Amino acid sequence: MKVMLRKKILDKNEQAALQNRGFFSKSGLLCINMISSPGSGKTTLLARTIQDLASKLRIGVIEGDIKTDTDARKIRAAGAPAFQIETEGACHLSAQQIKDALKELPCAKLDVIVIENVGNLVCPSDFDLGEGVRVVVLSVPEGDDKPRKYPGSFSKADVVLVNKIDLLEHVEFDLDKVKRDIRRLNPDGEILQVSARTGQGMQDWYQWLRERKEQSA
Ligand SMILES: Nc1nc2c(ncn2[C@@H]2O[C@H](COP(=O)(O)OP(=O)(O)O)[C@@H](O)[C@H]2O)c(=O)[nH]1
Ligand SMILES: [Mg+2]
Repeated sequence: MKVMLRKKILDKNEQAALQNRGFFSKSGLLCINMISSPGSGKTTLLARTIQDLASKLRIGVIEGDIKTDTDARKIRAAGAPAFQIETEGACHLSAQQIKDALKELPCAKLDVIVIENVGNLVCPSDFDLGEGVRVVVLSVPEGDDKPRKYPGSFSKADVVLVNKIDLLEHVEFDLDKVKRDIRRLNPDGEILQVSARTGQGMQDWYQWLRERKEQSA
């Protein structure tokens, strides 16, 4: 019974994801689904990206959190339109929620839509939102065992951003081991080292993003 219900939920999600994918393709929008643990730096990374690429890419954001519109406000302060979804307990966003949220953003004036998913490395990985690209953020203080513990998320990433590399000297974190573990799960995914605080490595991320945008146009 439980298995059937789960299949029904996933099937329904798949239908809405298909419609979202059709919409993104028709509008020439690159959609990014950003997944990570809480506190890895998704909102900080996004705010910096929006500011640094202001003259090059028009980015809109859909924020997913269990409660509060804190992150949507931070994104608006960085200069981009943002719509907040409060899931009231749900641990991931659904494709239908994204379909509804798209009506609240000025999509015709945007190049890229970023979905900041609810912070955790488990539930969001099973739910296709219709995105073109999946970004997983792993931050140094979380520990270097996370790719092995949460293979579902890391195996489906188009790019893994290892964030907070400014903290490498203060924390035990074996970067080579992390890269090896991600490679084993996901041989084709890109791995980039960044610091949303100091800006280190962010140019590589911007380059990757702009190339993906060009491919989706
Ligand atoms: N040292 C350091 N701190 C960062 C970096 N990126 C984000 N933070 C901090 O990490 C905390 C959580 O960041 P936030 O963007 O809210 O994470 P989110 O929950 O994934 O959206 C905040 O205190 C940020 O200032 C970074 O590259 N280096
Ligand atoms: Mg956030």
